[in-house]
Amino acid sequence: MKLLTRTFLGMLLCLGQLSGQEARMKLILDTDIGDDIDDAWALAFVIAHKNFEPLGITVAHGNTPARAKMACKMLHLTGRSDIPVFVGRRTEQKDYSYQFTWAEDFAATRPASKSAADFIVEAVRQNPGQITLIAVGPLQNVADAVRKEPQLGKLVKRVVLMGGCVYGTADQAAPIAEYNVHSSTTDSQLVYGASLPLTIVPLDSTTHVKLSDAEREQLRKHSSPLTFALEALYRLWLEKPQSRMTLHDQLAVAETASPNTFFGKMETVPIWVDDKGFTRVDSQKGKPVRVCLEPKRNAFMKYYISELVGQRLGMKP
Ligand SMILES: [Ca+2]
Repeated sequence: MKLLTRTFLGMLLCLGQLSGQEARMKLILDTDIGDDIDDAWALAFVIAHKNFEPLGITVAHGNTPARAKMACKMLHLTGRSDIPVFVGRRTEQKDYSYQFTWAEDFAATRPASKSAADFIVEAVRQNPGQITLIAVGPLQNVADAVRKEPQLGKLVKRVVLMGGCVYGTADQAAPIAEYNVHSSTTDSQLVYGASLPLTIVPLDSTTHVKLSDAEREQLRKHSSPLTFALEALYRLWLEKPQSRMTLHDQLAVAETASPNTFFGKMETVPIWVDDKGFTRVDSQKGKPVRVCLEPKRNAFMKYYISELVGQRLGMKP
């Protein structure tokens, strides 16, 4: 009888939790914001998403201080300066990004003094099994975190990467060396070999998803501080009038928000990174990686845009 009562009470408690507000998902976004335009638009997705609890934004690759300024400015404009920004190790990069000019004189807030890798390690130790790490740039910070904490794979809930190319892209039927993996191949080899609970959104998927002019216009007309920022950065990014954004990084954020929802096919395959920066399938050398294939373009875009416009972030009522 006592056992039955306890079971009944347990069920009631469980139902109460289900009907109450769902716990928000703790996450860290690791980004190389400032080069391709999708990073800024992915950061906006993370900021705007009502079910996310971003613990911090970490910045990777090249001129990391300039990238961190962009992240700080976007958080400031949207009233989310409570989310700290952490700078990763600076690496050599020849090209200057026009998007950096958007935040060059921004001084209202600054990044935290702790390094990106130190922050990742401390956050997952303090919240074991709870944090999803989304990495949408080259993998220096994730690799440095593994170097500092070899048990990272046991401490993190999930690692979702935009990266790799397993079978081919929208334009060709053979794999290519994908930028994030290839840019820092040694770091990528470490990350793919570290037994992390890894999901990747590769070029196989992302190259099929581009922003239409109508979708861009819909966001521009929304006229929130967030969408103003996205349109301004988009114009700085446009190399040619006919350029259109490929939504690589946003698909990784969508997979994090709602696993198995925006892809028609999910495979778990053994993957390793070769010295040329290719993600190769090999049952001997590879570690299991969940691969997101066949994106549901229209369902994803609808979801993405609705999150970006769902909250008029930074708007005064
Ligand atoms: Ca990126």
